[in-house]
Parts: sequence; C-alpha cells; structure tokens
Amino acid sequence: MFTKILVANRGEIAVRIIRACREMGIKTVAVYSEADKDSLHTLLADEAICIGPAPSDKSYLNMERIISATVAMKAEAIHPGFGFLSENARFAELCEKCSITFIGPSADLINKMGNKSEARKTMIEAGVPVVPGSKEPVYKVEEAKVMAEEIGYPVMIKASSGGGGKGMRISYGPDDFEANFLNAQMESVKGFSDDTMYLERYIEKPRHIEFQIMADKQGHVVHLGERDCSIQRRHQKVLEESPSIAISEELRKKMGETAVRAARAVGYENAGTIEFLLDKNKNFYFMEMNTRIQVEHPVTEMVTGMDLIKEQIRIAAGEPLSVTQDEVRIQGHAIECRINAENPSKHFMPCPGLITNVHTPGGNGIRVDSHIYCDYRVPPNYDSMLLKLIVHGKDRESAIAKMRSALGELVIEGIETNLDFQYEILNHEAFDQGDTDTHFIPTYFPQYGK
Ligand code: MV4
Repeated sequence: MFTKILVANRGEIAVRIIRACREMGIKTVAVYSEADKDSLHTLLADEAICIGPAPSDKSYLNMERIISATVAMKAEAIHPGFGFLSENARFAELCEKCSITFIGPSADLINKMGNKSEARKTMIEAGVPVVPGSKEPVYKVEEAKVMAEEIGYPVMIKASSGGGGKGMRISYGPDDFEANFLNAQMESVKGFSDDTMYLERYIEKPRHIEFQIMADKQGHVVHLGERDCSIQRRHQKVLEESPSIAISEELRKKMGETAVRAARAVGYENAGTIEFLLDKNKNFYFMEMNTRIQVEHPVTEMVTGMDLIKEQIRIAAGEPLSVTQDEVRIQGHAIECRINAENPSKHFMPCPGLITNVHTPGGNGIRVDSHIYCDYRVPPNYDSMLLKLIVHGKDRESAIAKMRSALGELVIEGIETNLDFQYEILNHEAFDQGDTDTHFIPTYFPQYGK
C-alpha cells in the first residue's frame, strides 16, 4: 500500500480523499493555490504545498508544478479527484513517465473515452446499445445532412470532444440542419480545437441513468447499481438519487451487465461511470463513459455501504476488488442535493464571499460532504459547489422526508445559495411522484430558465 498520496484537487472532494487516506493510515499532501491557503483541504492534510496563483491554469491545472510537488514531497501516488486534471490523458501519461501512480485508468483509456465518437464506435463493436445514429465521425455539413436524412429527424448533433452540452444542437428538420451543424461545430472548434462531430437520433425527455463500475488490475469488473441524475439545469446536475424510480430489478440487471460489458470491452481499470439515456419505453442507450470518480458518488456509497475512494486507492495499489458482483447489495434509497454559492433569482450567478454562519444537519442517515466553515471566504476562482447533502432512508419516501428535514435545518449565511431552490424541488409533487426526466426543471420551474 502507498505511504503517501498527493491530492491534486481542492474543495470538498480534496477533503473527502484526505479523510479516506487518514482512515487507511496513508499520509496526505495537499496542493493549494494562493487563494486557498485557508481552505479546509490545505488545513486538514498532513502536509501542504503552494503550487501557484489563484487562476486554475496557474495552479490546479499546472501539471509540472503538481508533478514537482509530488516528487519533492515524496508521494508515490496522485489522486486527481474530479474536474481539473482528472480526465487529462497527458497528465496521466506524465505521471506514468515519472513513476508516480495516477489513481485512475491509464492515459490510453482516458483518451479513448474522452473522444466521444470513438467511444461510441468502440461500444457498437462491443455490442453495447447506442442511440441510433452515425457510426463514423463526420466533418462536412453536406455529408452530415445526408446522414441526418437516413437517421430521421429530429437529430442530435454532438461534438466528439464535447460533454456537458457544449457543441451540442438539436435539428428538427432539413431546414435548420446546416445552421445547427455549423454552430455546433464552430463551438467545438472554439472550445476544444476539434471539428469532429457525430449524429444521434434525438431521444425525447429521456432520463439520465448512470452506472457506477469498479474494475481491478486482476480483470474483475463489478457494477454498483445506477444513479438517476435527470434533474439538471443547463447540463449541471442539481440532485441525484440511487436507485432510480424508473428501473426494475430486471432492468437493473440488464443495464448493469451492459455497463460491465462496456468496461470489459476497453479493459477498464479503477472507478468509472457508464452514462445511459433511458427513453419513455425503457430502451437504454450508451451515451458516454466518465473515467473519474464523480461528484455524486456518495449516493452509491450510501446504498452499497462501500467506500469508493478507498476502493480506488486499493485498486491503484494492485489489490483486488473488495466485493464480487454477488456480494453487492443495493439497500434503501439515497438522495444527494448539491448546495452551490449561486443566486437562483439572478440566473444562478455564482456568489462567492464570506460565510458568516454555518449549521449542518446530522443524525441517522444524514451525511454532509463539504469544505466550508464559519468565517471561510469562498474564492471567486473555482466551481461554486459548497456542500453536498446526502441522505439515506429505507425507501424513497423516507429518504425524501429526511432530505426535506435536513434541508430545513441547513444554515449557510453571508452568501447566496441555491438552498431554497433545492427545498422547492423536494417539496414539488412531481418530484414526489418520480416524474423526474431531464425536462423536470424547465417543465416545473420555468422561471429558473431552460
Ligand atoms: C441527448 C439527448 C437526447 N437525445 N442525446 C445532454 C448533455 C450530454 N451529455 C448529452 N445530453 C443529451 N443528449 C440524444 N441523442 C438529451 C440530452 C439532454 C440531457 C441529458 C442528460 C441530462 C440532462 C439533459 C438535458 C437536456 C438534454
């Protein structure tokens, strides 16, 4: 096992990783920017090293500085968390070259799955269902239009390097195809320096269902059930739950086996997520694979009783998975609400600043993952997520009751947050009834924008 790990991240996930390491008896090194010298991850780690000024590209994205810090502090491994360098194949490769263990999959795998049209092709070849659409990538609008006619409108135009809705457009017919294709492609060239596009049939009001998978170096692969992440606003997840109300035991088995097949097809290692779209008729289609631990991993931890960060570390150190598929039990129901420093009445504009008071709820089945504390100043340079409130109940109804109660008790003063918005979601009849597809927010909260 490792004796020291460098945590190449900040915020709640850095804190989460430091805590897992401490429980395992592993020393931790935090890296921090000049804006984060009083951040909780900096204070909690055994050692901390400043890696540059506040802007991410000068600190948390500065690969050379982070590698240098790892060597200087004599850490054997780097946990990248999510965001920042977590899905950067060049960084994973740099770690390999410097004989540092990158806690995650290989650079090759990150590359392969980061290229969405290549991932799609790989999955088609592995017999994993994908949304009907193009098999090969497409670059020219004339060729794309011919493909669109074959697929049938409406079609979804997607950038191969995209994700999070960037470089994505819907076309409802031949009249609007050219403009949408060219706009999506332009956005992709601007954002990712890549003009590679692909097409899919547009699935109306789908659910976003993702399966957590874990794979070790010995070739064992398990899935840990699904998360329903359909409640999103402008491609930002707001609330996640496990299990999904839309999935029967039989469908879970089928989708889970498909997720495992997808992971096996690429020789996957460490934690990963297979994203599916689930349509109204319960057809499911592979959408993307994420090669990192995700923000919403705690809902999976609550229903499986596993610690995914510890599992990641053990796998990276060469240990086999701690469970077989038969030993994985999904128990009860978990919900996570993301509490962000943002103002819902001002288009969810980020609202950094000084936190003057905090009270977090506790009790049976309630978990708070956060880096905030009273008198902490939220810097303006990074993601606005402040806290993840996670609850676990015996079923969905009791989890909802617990979340309502916990949200009601949570106090964050000094800055604007989306706490009231979360409370409104939890108290909405449509949420209660599980009418929670990807159009939930635009449908039931049109005032908060599509
Ligand atoms: C789709 C889709 C419908 N049909 N693809 C949005 C983000 C990106 N990862 C993929 N997304 C979608 N892809 C086809 N062929 C609908 C969405 C989508 C969506 C997906 C998940 C969660 C929220 C969403 C909100 C709007 C659109």
